[in-house]
Amino acid sequence: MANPLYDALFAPHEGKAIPFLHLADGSVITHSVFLEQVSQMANALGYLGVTPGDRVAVHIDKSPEALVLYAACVKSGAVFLPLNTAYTPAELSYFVEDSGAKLFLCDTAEVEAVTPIAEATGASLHSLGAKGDGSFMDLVCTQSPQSDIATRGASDLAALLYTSGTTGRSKGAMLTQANLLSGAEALVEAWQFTVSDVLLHALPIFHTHGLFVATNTLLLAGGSMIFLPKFDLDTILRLMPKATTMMGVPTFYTRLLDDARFTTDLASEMRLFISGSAPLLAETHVQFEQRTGHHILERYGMTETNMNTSNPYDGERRAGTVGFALPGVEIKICDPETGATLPQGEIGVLEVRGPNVFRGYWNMPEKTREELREDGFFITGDLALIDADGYIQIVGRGKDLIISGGYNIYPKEIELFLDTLPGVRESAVIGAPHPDFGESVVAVLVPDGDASIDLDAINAAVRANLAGFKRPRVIEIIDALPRNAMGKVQKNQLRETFWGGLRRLKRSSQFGVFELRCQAAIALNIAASDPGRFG
Ligand code: MCA
Ligand code: AMP
Repeated sequence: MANPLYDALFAPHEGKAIPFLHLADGSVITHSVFLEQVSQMANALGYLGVTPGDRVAVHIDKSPEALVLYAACVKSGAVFLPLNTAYTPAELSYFVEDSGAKLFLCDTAEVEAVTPIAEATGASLHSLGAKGDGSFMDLVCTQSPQSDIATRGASDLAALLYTSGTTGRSKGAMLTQANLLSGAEALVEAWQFTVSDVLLHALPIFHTHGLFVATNTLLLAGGSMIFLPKFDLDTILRLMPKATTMMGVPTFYTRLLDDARFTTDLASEMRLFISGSAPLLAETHVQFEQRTGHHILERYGMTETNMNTSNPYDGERRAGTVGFALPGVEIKICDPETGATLPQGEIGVLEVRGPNVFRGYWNMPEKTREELREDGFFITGDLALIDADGYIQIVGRGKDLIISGGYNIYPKEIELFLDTLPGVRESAVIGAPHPDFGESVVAVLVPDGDASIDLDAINAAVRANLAGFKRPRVIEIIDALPRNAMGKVQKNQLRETFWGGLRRLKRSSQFGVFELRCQAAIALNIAASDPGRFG
């Protein structure tokens, strides 16, 4: 009987009355209490008919119970399928249907809104609220605090994480027990996590970063986490003196730097700040070092691969680079056309192979073949080079992708939606630089004949159907999209036209609310699409 992931991450902590989660109100959940709840939840999953290999789709707020649920899925062999809490019901139905989820756990406040999804897909629906309430928790409370550990093999699925695609349809990345365990092992070693570490955890737990990179690593090391519902600057500043490490997206670090309360003293107990999910500007790295004496350690990964590279713990953490391949991981830079490995210093597509690389896309064998080579190398779509000292630099993306505050946004998905709206003939979505989120979404619309585009109606439709982070912050209207001879939309040209016109004037708050001055020709549309705010 074995379950490699449970055996490595959770079983060693059974019965230990030492802290695992420190909550914002000062209360503490010990490993032993956490694991008793895991058993109760695993029994509740069994009661609901969930068996090993069944998908459990989860759309709930971050809470200790949400983390217990992840562990309970590992223990009972279910496949954990976390979904961004910002998704609207219109977005959720695809994931529940595509995955064939047996159980769909939603927030208590959205039961009514998502009931039609459960009815249409045949998933059993239960609720779990951020306060530990809901129909699922009522059931959990009746269960025994002891449960069996389901037998799983290293190549069995532990999680299914959807990542959007350039064609608009999200792809479920199948992550095995071995993928997740090898990732945690590499990071404990690379970043020297120990039982004494206290991680300041303010990331969401529906993505690889907050769930696997942060949580699995701490579990394997046996450390504890200050487990916060979200990134709230005041809370972070209050609790940082109790932490030894933090993991965040670049926005976390620019927000800290924007606050004068963030000082060397405040960070004096910290041994390591780690950044990833989006490029950390070299200027942020330098400013952070000047303010605190700490060199942020930047690493690089993907949903499909967990972590691929990291700057060194000991040795130079080079700004603007993502360091070297992690232990056990192979990286090569390839010609995008031929796949041939390029000489050092040349820019090409980064390919990666190792125990971290996923098993393929759920029910998408063709997509899997397109991106995962037979020899095991995964084609990331990121453009990179290896410098003379072996440091890897991500220099761009071969894929049409916007990363806003660490969330990936695929323009195609938004374009497909905008194209369905009244008055819109076609659309193009591009990313624009943003001081808080790194990049943000700009939509360019072409009216249908003489029809006028009602921007209020567009905004309302977007809000009702798409997660807030995907909402275009600026909408432009133009007569026709620039195309090349093949008819392909020239997004570079759009970027030049509109980025050139968007000039930052002033940052007026920690949240990056700032004013924009734009070319006279487009000012009207910006004002109409997002009155008074671009942020
Ligand atoms: C929130 N909003 C955003 C974003 N987040 N808009 C654009 N981009 C965002 N990232 C919008 C909301 O829709 C809302 O809009 C308004 O901002 C306020 O929402 P709130 O939740 O209060 O925002 P926040 O607290 O300021 O959140 C910003 C954040 C958060 C802290 C940067 O987005 C965050 O925690 N990001 C981390 C994402 C992450 O974990 N990524 C890892 C992916 P409105 O006012 O219009 O309603 S894993 C990955 O990428 C790979 C594997 C890797 O390498 O790690
Ligand atoms: P996701 O699909 O959410 O897993 O996002 C993965 C993508 O985030 C990668 O393919 C990169 O484009 C980007 N990414 C992650 N970490 C970094 C980093 N440190 N620097 C630049 N891009 C990054």
